[in-house]
Amino acid sequence: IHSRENTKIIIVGGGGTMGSSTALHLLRSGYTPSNITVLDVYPIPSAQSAGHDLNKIMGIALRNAPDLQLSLEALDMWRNDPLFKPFFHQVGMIDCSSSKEGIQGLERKYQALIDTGIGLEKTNFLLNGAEIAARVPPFTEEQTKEWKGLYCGEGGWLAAAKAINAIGEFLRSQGVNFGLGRAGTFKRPLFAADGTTCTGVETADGTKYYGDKVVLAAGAWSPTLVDLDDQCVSKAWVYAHIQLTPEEVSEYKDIPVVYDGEYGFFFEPNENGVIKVCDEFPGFSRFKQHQPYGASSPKLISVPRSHAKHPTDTYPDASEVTIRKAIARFIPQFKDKELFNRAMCWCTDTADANLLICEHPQWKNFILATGDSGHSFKLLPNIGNHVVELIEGSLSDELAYEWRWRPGGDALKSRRGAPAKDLADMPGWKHDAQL
Ligand code: FSA
Repeated sequence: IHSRENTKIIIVGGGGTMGSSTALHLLRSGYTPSNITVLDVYPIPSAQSAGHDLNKIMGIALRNAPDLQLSLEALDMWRNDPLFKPFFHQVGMIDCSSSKEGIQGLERKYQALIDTGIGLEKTNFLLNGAEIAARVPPFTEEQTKEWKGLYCGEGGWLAAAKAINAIGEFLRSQGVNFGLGRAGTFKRPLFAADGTTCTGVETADGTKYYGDKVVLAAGAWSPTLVDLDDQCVSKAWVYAHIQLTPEEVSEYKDIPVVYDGEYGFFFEPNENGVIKVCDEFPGFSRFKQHQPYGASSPKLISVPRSHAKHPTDTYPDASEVTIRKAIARFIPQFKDKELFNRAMCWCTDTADANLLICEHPQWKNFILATGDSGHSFKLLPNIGNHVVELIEGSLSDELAYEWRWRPGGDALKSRRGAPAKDLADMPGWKHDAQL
């Protein structure tokens, strides 16, 4: 008989967002620490996880049916859970636009927020240009006169890598097992004599880990490890940083996160005066012939190239142009500053941008927790609770349906403006270290 105390769980990619959250919720649900094994190439917070980042946006998502519930659960934990609270900077978030379609989108989103019927009109407002400038003091009214905004008072930013690190420290303090490096690098699932019941994982160094359930939470690496039938296409997004002087920092401190779907977004400076800037675009794929476990022959898969493993890589020349364009729009006084720590981070899109959190249809006890679609870091506090529900058979029908195994559709485009361009066609990013 399996009880929580004696069920053994292996989490592949346990150093990232979904995996660390799953390990945390297993502990909080009464699983025995020594029965939980976290595998990752890098120690938690895994340096190749998209969550290994200075900051990520917090906001109320309404893109898909379960988004409201999941965002509100997460909001409550970012605000109140002692483990997560220190990492939430609730400075507000302004979705901005100056284009006709963009402004219509903001108005629709505002209406959808109101229509939730939970009183969001108290903290979410449509803003005109002058009102945007009033909430972001360094903006001038001249700069924002053509803009409209949607202010989200629940929003702000999350100190992403620090939050995963806090989970990691808790896991270590409780005595969870870790397999790292080659001993944490997934090679293949192990099966019982029936050939379909998963009993564990073999890693690159040949170690065999046995357990009752295996959770594959390897983010953008998931579709390279096991055949997901083209349900996930991994893509890179880019970011760069600028350094402010102490005087500049004081001007920008505590400003809301500013986002524009046609330009990008930026955050207030961190404790070292560093601002992260991103452009907004449909992502970059990196297709090559590759054979994930379970595929009968090599096929075209978009394979991430880890910045952790290739620290001298930057991003395409084209991204330098679009990042500069975002800087010119948001913070023109910094347009001549040097850009540093320019890098790509990898997410994996599904066709409908819903997560893929389900048992593998052929492999019993092999559970997928992936398909972040670029919008899931905010769910770090609560997503693992739903993975535990799936493990225990108590996941709600609604979530189980949205997150089901569902081949078909176009994950290369997903719900974005255009399909991803391939990095093979984008010069400038690849820089192997000169030895
Ligand atoms: O609150 C959010 O969902 C922020 S999405 C941030 C972002 O960088 C996107 O802008 C990008 O298009 C991709 O989805 C990765 O995440």
